[in-house]
Amino acid sequence: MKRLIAAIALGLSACGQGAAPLTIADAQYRPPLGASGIGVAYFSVTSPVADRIVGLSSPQADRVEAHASVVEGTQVSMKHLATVELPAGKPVVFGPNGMHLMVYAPKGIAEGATFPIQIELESGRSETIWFHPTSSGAVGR
Ligand SMILES: [Cu+2]
Repeated sequence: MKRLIAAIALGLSACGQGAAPLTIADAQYRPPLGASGIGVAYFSVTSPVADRIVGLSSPQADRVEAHASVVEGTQVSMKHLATVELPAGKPVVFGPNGMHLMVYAPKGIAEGATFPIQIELESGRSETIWFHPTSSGAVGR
């Protein structure tokens, strides 16, 4: 597997881009519940090289933030993460009760349409990820 990733990375740098793409899985977007005006997005991201998420945005929302759920006793609160580490080759999972993306004041999307969120990386790369909408409650809390 390591050899395959190295081969892919070499192939891409030969094209002059010098940047291997992120591997994205399970990209799901949950529109706001009721009048909260805040949507949530979950996904799993693997970077072939060590990198760091330093910015999040969407043309379809006022603001997008990465949050971590923090459990203190019986209370669960959320902490805004300014950056998220992406270790080389290791999946970083955003999911219910863990890290997640909060989408503030999203615009409505057509039924079945995907929701775009752009990730900026410390390496200077940026990628748009398309999240598939799920009905509320389908992906847990
Ligand atoms: Cu949050």
